[in-house]
Amino acid sequence: KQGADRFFVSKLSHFTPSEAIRGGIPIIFPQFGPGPLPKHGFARVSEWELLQTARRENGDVSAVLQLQDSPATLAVWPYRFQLQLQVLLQDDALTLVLQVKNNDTREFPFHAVFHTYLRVADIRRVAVSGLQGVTYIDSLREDKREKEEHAEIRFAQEVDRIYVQTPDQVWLVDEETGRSILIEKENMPDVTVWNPWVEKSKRLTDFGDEEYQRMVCVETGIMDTMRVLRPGEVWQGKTRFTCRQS
Ligand code: TA6
Repeated sequence: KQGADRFFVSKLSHFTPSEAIRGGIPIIFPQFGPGPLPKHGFARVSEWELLQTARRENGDVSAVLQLQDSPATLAVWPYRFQLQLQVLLQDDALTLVLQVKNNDTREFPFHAVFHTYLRVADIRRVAVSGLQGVTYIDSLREDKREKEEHAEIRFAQEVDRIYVQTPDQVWLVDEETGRSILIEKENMPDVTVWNPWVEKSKRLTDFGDEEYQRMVCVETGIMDTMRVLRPGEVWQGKTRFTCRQS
């Protein structure tokens, strides 16, 4: 919008098949964070199939992508599934809809997350709002649960928190540019806010030492309590990002 990138991609992202892209919106499924599977699951490092694309007269662009179980996924996660991602890009908004279908004969539990990297001009002049009063799990303090006291989350050190069962609207305000993004979600209960700050940036091999200043992850999805899907059942979650200029 107005010639400005709203999503962040690291200049050092590796773009190799076995690694997640450090930026954009990696799709996290079926596990968020560390666990029995590789960290953040396999969907973000899998090759998706492009099912359809369309362009409307008004310029809106849409696409549908799909990922299904394969010998590679069954080797690490023994369930048959189908993921579909609908993408709609409009003049001032991006809408993502993720569907998970259980094609197995047994139920399965899952996390599903849009791990969105948003671009900002200066992280020290950024506010994330809409989460006041919400309980969060602080990954930097042994997963201690705290209540968010502030109307605005601001950044002066590493932040890595899962806000649990949040309201469905969150705002990111970039005070340097006067730009903001409204993040609206449906059926995606939790929000993660992450900035690696100085030391963690140095440890990430696919991320520049200074790049933490120009990004923040505001992620939407199921990150805390796994959703259990019965055989044949479909779950759908949606997130819409709308650009605003103040
Ligand atoms: O969503 C936040 C987080 O889980 C952080 O803990 C973090 O380090 C990050 O995602 C990126 O993880 P990655 O595996 O892509 O390096």
